[in-house]
Amino acid sequence: MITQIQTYIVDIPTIRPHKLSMTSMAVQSMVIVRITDSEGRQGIGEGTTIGGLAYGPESPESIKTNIDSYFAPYLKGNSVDNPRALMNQLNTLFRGNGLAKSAVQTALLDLRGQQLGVPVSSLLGGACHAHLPCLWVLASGNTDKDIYEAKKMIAERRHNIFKLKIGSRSVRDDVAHVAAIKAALGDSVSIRVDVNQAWTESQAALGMAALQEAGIDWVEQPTPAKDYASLVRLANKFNIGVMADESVADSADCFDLAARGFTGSVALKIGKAGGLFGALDAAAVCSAAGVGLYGGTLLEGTIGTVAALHAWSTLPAIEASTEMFGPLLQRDDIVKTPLNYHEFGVDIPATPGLGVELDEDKLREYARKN
Ligand code: MUC
Ligand code: MG
Repeated sequence: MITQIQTYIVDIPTIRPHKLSMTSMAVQSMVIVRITDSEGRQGIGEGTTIGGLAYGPESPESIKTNIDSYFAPYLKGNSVDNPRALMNQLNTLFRGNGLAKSAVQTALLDLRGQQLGVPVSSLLGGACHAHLPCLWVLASGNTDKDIYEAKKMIAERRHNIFKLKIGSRSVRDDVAHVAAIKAALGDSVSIRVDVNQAWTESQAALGMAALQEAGIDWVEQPTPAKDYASLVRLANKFNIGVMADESVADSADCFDLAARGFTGSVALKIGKAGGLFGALDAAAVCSAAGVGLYGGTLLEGTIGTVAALHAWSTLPAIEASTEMFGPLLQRDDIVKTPLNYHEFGVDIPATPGLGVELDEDKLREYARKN
């Protein structure tokens, strides 16, 4: 039975500024949830967004407040035997708040996995992969620094696929930046870009023609989230792949976009979908419609990242790779043993629950005090 639910906002500086079209991050703020049962076992979860309210409608503060004020009083006293049923009840009682729900769902699954002695992936049907590929995002904003960073990652065999965050400069300047990086890294390295909704359709047509010419593989969310029609037209017009991110949160969005004739791929995120169950439901709709899958992140720390990895590990194919590198962007970690990134990917823990343990000293050090 659930006896206690605690939440913390944890602020950890990034290793360098991370520039997106809508904000530049110097610190990542994660909401950590800890659920305790009557035997004293604890499950942990994470709800994380980017740049306060710059990226989406939930902020770290709203995630914490809504868990404390609405979800926790409801969850206390319930059994953890059926996390999916508990989440269905939360979804009926409380609208939206996908990031807050994802944090709670992760903690419930971690706790249930520990109770049963199985990894979270087993609760989801079982892992098809023990190791998944993982790209790195180049977002220093400086072409030479990005090339240096990428070459170092390749030499260390840490990453060989790179995503570039663009959209804050003119299309011409952005394309020159991307093309210079592609030319420096060569044909064996896959490059894609994320525009984070910054282009109009005509800017996207201009940019994508030049990016296709430069040998870029994917363009993520070139146009505004609600403009499904432009995503469909752009995907049909160019050979370069179109990836939908902010446009699609859950299975209903994926169904809608696919039904309009979208032929690209979709960035799955547990936060967008309200948790692991929702993200896997979205994946099933995409796969049935012939839309490719990508394991996406909201730059979560280790707890949110490993939760998503458990979900992605159960998918037979993730055609467009994953970007579960969030912990590597942070200067420090609040878990005792970090994830193992090697051979251009990351290992998925196979121990009970999420397979990571909170470092209480680090939690105390980085948890917001007011
Ligand atoms: C996004 O829009 O994809 C994922 C990687 C990154 O650098 O930013 C995020 C959000
Ligand atoms: Mg994106």
